Amino acid sequence: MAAANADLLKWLNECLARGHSAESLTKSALQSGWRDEVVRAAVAEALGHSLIANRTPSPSSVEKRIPGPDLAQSPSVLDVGGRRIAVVSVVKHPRIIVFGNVLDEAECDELIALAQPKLARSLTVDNRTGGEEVNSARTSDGMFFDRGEYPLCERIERRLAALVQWPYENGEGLQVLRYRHGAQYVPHYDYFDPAQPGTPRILERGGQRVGTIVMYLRTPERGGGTVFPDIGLEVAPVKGSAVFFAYDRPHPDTKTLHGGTPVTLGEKYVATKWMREREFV
Ligand code: PD2
Ligand code: ZN
Repeated sequence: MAAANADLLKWLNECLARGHSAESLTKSALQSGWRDEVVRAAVAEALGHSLIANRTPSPSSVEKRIPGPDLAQSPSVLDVGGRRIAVVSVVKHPRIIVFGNVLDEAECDELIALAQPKLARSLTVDNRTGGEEVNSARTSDGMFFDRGEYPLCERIERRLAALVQWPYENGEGLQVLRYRHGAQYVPHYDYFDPAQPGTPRILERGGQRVGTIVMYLRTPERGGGTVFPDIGLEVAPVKGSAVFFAYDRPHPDTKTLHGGTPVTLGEKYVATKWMREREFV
């Protein structure tokens, strides 16, 4: 991809901070004669680093900003840094969007391979059989990358930041989960429960979580859908696709209760990206 031009980038950041949409700025830049690939690179970069979340809200600001793509024109495909990401399904409340073609096959496989050494440590041996099995009451095995730990992580993280128009710096590192036969993730909320004594400590690192992207890295043959019980939605865990949802406050009213149904055949891998209100440190 072409490098972002510094002047163009500066202008984009200023305009984004003043509240202009990425779409209108792209149009203006193209009309001013900037080359298509330079504009795309700069917009992707600006959205990744943008000052959007650091904008000082006006005293009368009514809605809290949350991550999310610009779907005002009902696009079926979003061009994110030259990648064509499909908008497969949209739910208005809760804000849930299913995307296709977020990752390609090689990226999914490479992420699993990079995660494997740390996941291996959490293998459990079944006392009765001596085999490696998952206790169905237990959740999946997981590991965290640091943000930008590998070039692949950074590339994906910048793509996601541009996709949902939320600063790269506000993202936690990617989490990879492996679900073997019988594994599941019981329904939960991803935000931190304000009633828990440990929550203030957690919030020091960037505030609340405000959005989640679950990317499917390996498709199980059966089971393993991501469910949203409040609205009766089940998202099929198809490799390369992702489900995004956002929540403007840590409250069940957001209807973002969600879980992973048991994998009944094959193995499921996901990578999860959580977005915070502010820079995650
Ligand atoms: O793997 C899933 O489907 C899933 C379901 C619920 C992942 C998460 N939550 C998560 O990573 O938070
Ligand atoms: Zn979750």
